Amino acid sequence: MPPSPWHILGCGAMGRLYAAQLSRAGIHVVLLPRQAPTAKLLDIEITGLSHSRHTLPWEPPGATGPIHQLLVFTKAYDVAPALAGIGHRLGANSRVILMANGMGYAQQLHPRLPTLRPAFGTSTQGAHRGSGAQVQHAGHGATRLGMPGVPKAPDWFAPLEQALPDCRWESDINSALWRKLAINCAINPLTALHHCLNGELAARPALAQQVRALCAEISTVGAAAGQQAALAGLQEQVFAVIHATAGNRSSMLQDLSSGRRTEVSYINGFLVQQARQHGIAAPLNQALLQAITAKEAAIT
Ligand code: KPL
Repeated sequence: MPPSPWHILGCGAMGRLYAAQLSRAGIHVVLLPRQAPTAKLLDIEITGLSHSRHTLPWEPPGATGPIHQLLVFTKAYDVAPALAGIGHRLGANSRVILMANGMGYAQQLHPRLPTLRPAFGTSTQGAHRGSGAQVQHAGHGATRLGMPGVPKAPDWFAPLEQALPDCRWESDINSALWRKLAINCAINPLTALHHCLNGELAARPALAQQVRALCAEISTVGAAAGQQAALAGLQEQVFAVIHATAGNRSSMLQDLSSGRRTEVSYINGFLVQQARQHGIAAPLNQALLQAITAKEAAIT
């Protein structure tokens, strides 16, 4: 029997970039766009740091066949509603990998899909939509996948590891999610407020200073939440991501620029919640959360 396709839910820039990378490696991919396209197949053209063209099959929101393997690239706030919308297609053995930024969305899944045991993924690749079929591959980065309580990579991971650049199984995915959360807390709101590319956070001294101060605050909150080891060397990691994705517009900047809701409540909002839970202050993250929320309210 041929291997089951990987369905991709969330067909924004990142969903399309991963669909293209999997398809390029010969993996059967089926897209699940929110709105049915007019054409029978969906075109994707990757430009920028890598170049490829793909014509991929898609299924409409009302489709009914079983989904055996699913990668979810929706925004954090859409994970629960989008999965509930295809819940009837998921079985007890369906493999589901959640790739959203931020933390806190998985808890929202439980009431609607109580038996689902998802894997989680983080990505520091950067991409944004260009015109038409184009997706600008704007940042090299790593993909880390893992499942709580599953230290060794399962068999199904091997094809993904081969297809995706710098892709590894994380024995401790919770730590990886915290590290990615911390990186997003430090990069995304600053780029969105200053309307700048990721690289400017290192190039402009005043912004670089803010990044350093944020890293210190995030590390303090992380340590209180038991994540000291996960966040060791955070500042170096954040600047490494800033350099690797220098030409990228962060997802939060893209969201605000397109008049969309951002994921700030799952990023800085989650961190502020953790700080509160552990009785410590997080004034820098709190201020960024408020500033982005105010911008959102003004445009959405
Ligand atoms: O994850 C990202 C995002 O924009 O959400 C980074 C890694 C910061 C790349 O832009």
